[in-house]
Amino acid sequence: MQNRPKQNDEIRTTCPYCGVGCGVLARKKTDNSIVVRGDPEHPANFGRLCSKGSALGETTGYEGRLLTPSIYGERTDWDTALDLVASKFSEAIAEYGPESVAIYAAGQILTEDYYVANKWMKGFVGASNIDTNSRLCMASSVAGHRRAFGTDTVPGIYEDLEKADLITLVGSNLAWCHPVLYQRIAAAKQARPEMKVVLIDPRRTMTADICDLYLPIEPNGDVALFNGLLDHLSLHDGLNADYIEQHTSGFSDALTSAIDGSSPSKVAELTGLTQSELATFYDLFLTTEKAVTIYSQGVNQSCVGTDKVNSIINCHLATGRIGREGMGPFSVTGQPNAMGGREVGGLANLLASHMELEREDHRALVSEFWSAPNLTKKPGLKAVDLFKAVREGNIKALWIMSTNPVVSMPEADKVAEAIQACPFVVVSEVQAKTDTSQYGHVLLPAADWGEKDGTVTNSERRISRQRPFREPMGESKPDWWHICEVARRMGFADAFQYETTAEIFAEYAALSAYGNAGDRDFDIGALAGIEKPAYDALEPFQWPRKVGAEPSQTRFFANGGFYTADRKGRFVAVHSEAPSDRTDARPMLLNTGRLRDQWHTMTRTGKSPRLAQHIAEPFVEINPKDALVLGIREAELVSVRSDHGDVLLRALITHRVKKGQVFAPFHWNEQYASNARVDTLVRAVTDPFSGQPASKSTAVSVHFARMQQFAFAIVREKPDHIDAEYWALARVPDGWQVELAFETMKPDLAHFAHNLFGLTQSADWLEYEDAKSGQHRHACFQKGQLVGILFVGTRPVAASRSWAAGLLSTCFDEAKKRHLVIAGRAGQDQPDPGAIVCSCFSVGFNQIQSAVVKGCSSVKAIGDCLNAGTNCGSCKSEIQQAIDQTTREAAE
Ligand SMILES: Nc1nc2c(c(=O)[nH]1)N[C@H]1C(S)=C(S)[C@@H](COP(=O)(O)OP(=O)(O)OC[C@H]3O[C@@H](n4cnc5c(=O)[nH]c(N)nc54)[C@H](O)[C@@H]3O)O[C@H]1N2
Ligand SMILES: Nc1nc2c(c(=O)[nH]1)N[C@H]1C(S)=C(S)[C@@H](COP(=O)(O)OP(=O)(O)OC[C@H]3O[C@@H](n4cnc5c(=O)[nH]c(N)nc54)[C@H](O)[C@@H]3O)O[C@H]1N2
Ligand code: SF4
Ligand SMILES: [Mo]
Repeated sequence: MQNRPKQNDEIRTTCPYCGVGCGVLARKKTDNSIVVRGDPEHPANFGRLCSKGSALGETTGYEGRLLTPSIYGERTDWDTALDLVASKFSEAIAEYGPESVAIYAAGQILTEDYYVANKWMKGFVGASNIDTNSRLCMASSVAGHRRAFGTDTVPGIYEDLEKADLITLVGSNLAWCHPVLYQRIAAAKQARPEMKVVLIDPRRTMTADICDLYLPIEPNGDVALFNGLLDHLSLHDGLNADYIEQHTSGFSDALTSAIDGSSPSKVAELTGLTQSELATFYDLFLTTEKAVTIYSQGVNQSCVGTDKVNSIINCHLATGRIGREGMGPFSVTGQPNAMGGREVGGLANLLASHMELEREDHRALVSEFWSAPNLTKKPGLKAVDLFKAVREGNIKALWIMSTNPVVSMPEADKVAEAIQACPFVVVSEVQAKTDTSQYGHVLLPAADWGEKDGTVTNSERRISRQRPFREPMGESKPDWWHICEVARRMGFADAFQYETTAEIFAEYAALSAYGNAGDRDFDIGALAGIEKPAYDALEPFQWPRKVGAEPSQTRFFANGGFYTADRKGRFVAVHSEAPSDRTDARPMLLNTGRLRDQWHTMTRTGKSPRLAQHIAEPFVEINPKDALVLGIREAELVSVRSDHGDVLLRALITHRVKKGQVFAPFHWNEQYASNARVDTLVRAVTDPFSGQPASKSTAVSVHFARMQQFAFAIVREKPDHIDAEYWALARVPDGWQVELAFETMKPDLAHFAHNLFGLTQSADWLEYEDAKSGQHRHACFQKGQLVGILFVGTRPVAASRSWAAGLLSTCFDEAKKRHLVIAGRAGQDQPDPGAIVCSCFSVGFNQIQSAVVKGCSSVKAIGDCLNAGTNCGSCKSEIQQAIDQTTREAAE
C-alpha cells in the first residue's frame, strides 16, 4: 500500500507545473482554501516541493475563473454552446474539408483529455490538424529521439542523475525550471563531492551555482561543441567500439561530419570558448564513464534544435553510455504532461501510442481499434504553420485548449491577428480573461487542477494520477468532456461514450498493446481495461508495463534494441553552422526564458502574492558594457525592438549576460503589463525537422526609452484601466503593486491617483509635494485603512516595495500615522528587506546581506538565522549568491 489515493484527509495528486511531476498531498480546509505539501512517498520528489508547488494553495481560488460557457460574450448554457461548436465544425468540414478545422492544445491537459482530442481529430474529423504547445517545447527532442532511436523515448530515469559522476547541463536552467531535480542533484553532490557538474549556457543562470565548470557558449554553438567532443573521443580512445559495432549504424558518417566542422580553432570560434575550457570539458567527458547529459530549451528552441539533440545523443551512443545506471542523454520535459501528450500522439505528425502516421500498418491498426471511418493519412500543420494557415483564412474553425498562444507563440501579434480573423474560435479555459480568450467566440469553462481527474507522465516516463480534491467550480467541466460532447453532436457518439476518465485510460492502455509484438516501446497493456477502483488507486509507475509485468524501474537501450527497422541506434551526421539574423540595425541577440517563481503566461502563478515577491516586473538583462554605450542606467526603461514588434521593459544591468546579448522572460502578458509580451519580438523561424520555433535567438535593437516621470503605487483594488505609457501589475497581500512611467509629466496627479485607486466614495486624501526634487505622493484612506498610495518622481522611485505593500494591512485610525506615511521618507522607520530571495518566508537580499555581515557565511547558517531556504529550498542558489556577493564586496 505505497501510494494510497488518500492519506487521512489529504488527497494524493501530482503538481500541475513542471515535468518533474512531483507528488503533492492536498487538503481542502473548511473555509475551502487548499493546503499542500510534498508527498514523501512519490518517487519523483520524496516529499520535496519547489516554490511554485508550495504556493499552489494561493492560486486555486475563485478569482478570475471562467465559470460558465459563453457565446460572443453572452452567458449561455452548455447545450447551446456545444451545439454551436459541433455545428460550426461540421459545417466547415462539409464545405471546406476536414483540413479546414484545427485544434491547438497543450502539455497541460491530462492524458485522457489528450487521447480523446487526438482520437476525435485524427480518427473522426479525418485530419491531423491537432498540434500543441509541445511544438514550442519538446518537438526537437521528439524529432531527435525518433531519428536516433526510431522512437520518442527518454532512455534513463531520475536515479541516474544521482548516480552519475558527471552531469552536463546544456541549455537548461534546472535550478529554476526543474527545481526538485536540481535539489536532488545538489544533495547527491553534497554526499559525493567528487561528482562533477558542468553548465553550458550563454547566460550565467542560478544553475551555475552548483557547477564545477561553467561554459558561456555562444548562442547555438552547441552542435560544434558536441561535434568537437565526438572528434575528441575518437582521437583519445574514448569510443565504445563494441557498442558502436553491435548496436548502431551511421557512425563513420557522423564522425566525418563532426571532424569536418570541428577543427579546434573552428570549435573555439563557433562556441566562443577557449581551448582550455574545451579541453577541460572534453577530458571530463572522456574519462567519466557515468555521464548524464541533461538538456532543455537552450537545445530544443533553435533553428538547429534537432541537430543539437542528435549531436548530444551521438556522443552517448559512441561511448555506449545509454540506458545504464548513471548514464544517458536526458531531455527534461517542460510541462506536467508534455510526455503524456507525446505518448498519445498529440502532435500533428504523430499517431497514437507511439505509432507512426507515415506507416500504413500502424494506420490500419489504429483505424481498426477505434473503428474510425476516416483515419487521417498525412501529417497536419505544425503550430507555426497552423497559425499562418489561420491568418491566411484556410482554417475556418479553430479550437484552442489550455494554452495562451497570443502570449507564447513567436510573432505573437500576427498570431493575435490570425485568431481575430478566424471565422470561428473556441477557447477552453480555466480563466475568464486571458490575452487569447478575449478573442474567443465561444468560451468553454474547464475544470482546473484539483477538480479534474486523470493521469500525467513526467520526464522519466512515470505515469501518476492527478486526483480531484474538490468539485469543479461554477459550471466548469473537464476538457475531455468538452471534446466528447462535441464529438457526439457531430455524429460520433459510439466512439465517445465515456463516463469517466478511467474508461478512457483503459482504452488507451489497450491500444498501446494492440497489435504490438514488441515493435513499439510504449506498451502499458497491463492496464488495459482497468476498472475505476484500480485506476483510482493507481500508484505512480514507469512505462513500459506489458501484460503480466509488475511495476519496476525501466531503462532503454543499454543492450541496443532500438525501434528502427534494423533495431540499431542511428548516429546522425550533423553540421555546426546556425544562421543568425543579426544586422547593423538589429545588432543584439534576444534570448528568452523563465523565472523561478512564474509559470508561463502567469495565469496561475500571477495570482500568488508570495510568488510575485520574487520578481514583480518584466525586465530585460543587459550587459553593463552595452548599457554604457546605449546610455541606459539601472532601473530605467528600454524599448526592445525586432522586425516583428516592440516591448517596453525595465533595464536590469548585469554581467549574467554577455555583451551583445540580452535576456527577457516571456511570462508577462497584457493582463499584467502595458507592453511586455516578449513573443511579439520573437521571429517565427523554425527547425527544419521538428518545426520548433527558435525562441532563444532573435535579432533586436535596444533603445533608451525616455520617461519624464516614474511612479509606484499600492492599491487595494485592481485598477480597471491605467493611463500610463508604462505599467506593470503584481499581486501583493490584500491588493496590487503598480509600477508606472509617463512619457510626459502628468498634469493632474490627483486625478490620476483617483482613477488608479478606483474610488467611488468619500475618503480621506493626503498629498505631499517636494517641488525641488519633483517628488509627489498621494494617499487615500477610508475607515482607517489605506485605499491606495502613489509615489511619483522624475527618477525610478526608490521606496521599499515590501514596506509599502505592508501598508494595506496597517491600521490607520490615527491621523498622525497617515501623515507620517505621506511625509516621511518611504519606509524610513522600517528596515528594507530588499528584493525578495526566499518567497516562502519573505526574506530579502538586504536581510541576507546583514546576516552575512554578522557572521552567517553559509546557506545553512542563513537558514538557521532567517529561515530562508528551509522550506522548499528553491532559493538556495540565490542565497549562496547573496553570500558570495556580500563577501566579495566586503573584500573590495
Ligand atoms: N519556474 C518555471 N519553471 C518551469 C517553467 C516556467 O514557466 N517557470 N516552464 C516549464 C517548461 S514548459 C519548460 S519547457 C521548462 C524549460 O526549462 P529550461 O529549458 O531550463 O528553461 P529556459 O529558461 O527556457 O531556457 C534554458 C536556458 O537555455 C539557455 N540558452 C539559450 N540559448 C542557448 C543556446 O544556444 N545554447 C545553450 N546551451 N543554451 C541556451 C538560456 O540562456 C536559458 O538559461 O521549464 C519548465 N519549468
Ligand atoms: N519567447 C519564448 N516563448 C516561449 C517559450 C520560451 O522559452 N521563450 N517557451 C515555450 C514553451 S516551452 C511553452 S511550454 C509555452 C507555454 O505557453 P502556454 O501554453 O501559452 O502557457 P500557459 O500560461 O501555461 O497557458 C496555459 C493556458 O491554459 C489555461 N489552463 C490551465 N489549466 C487548464 C486546463 O486544465 N484546461 C484548460 N482548458 N485550460 C487550462 C491557463 O489559464 C492558460 O491560459 O510557451 C512557449 N513560448
Ligand atoms: S519541481 Fe516544483 S513545479 Fe516542478 S513538479 Fe515539482 S513542485 Fe511542481
Ligand atoms: Mo515548455
